Amino acid sequence: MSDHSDQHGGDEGFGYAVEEARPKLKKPPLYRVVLLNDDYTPMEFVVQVLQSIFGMDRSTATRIMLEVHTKGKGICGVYTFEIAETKVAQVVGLAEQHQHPLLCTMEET
Ligand code: TYC
Repeated sequence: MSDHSDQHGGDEGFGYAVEEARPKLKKPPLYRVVLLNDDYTPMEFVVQVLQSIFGMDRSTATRIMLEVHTKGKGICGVYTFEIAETKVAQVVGLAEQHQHPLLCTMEET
């Protein structure tokens, strides 16, 4: 009873776990921003959206637009939650302003 380490087994004699603080480096979840096809939104408008909101050059934007047009949907980019949410809101907002039914969603990767 005179030695605390007998009772508690720890190095310090009182059994407290002393763990090195590790930096938290957990990777955030990522989200695909997905553009959906419809029959009414003009192709040129979609190309402009992809250039202005997703920073694509004109040929990439045209390729993605045609992929959406032929396959039904296409990926505009992969982002963290808040960035993806903002991009979706920007696309839908711009489409609404111009009265186009263009839809955009996000899905976890
Ligand atoms: N399908 C549209 C048209 O024929 C073009 C279009 C492409 C619409 C991509 C939406 O996400 C879209 N005018």
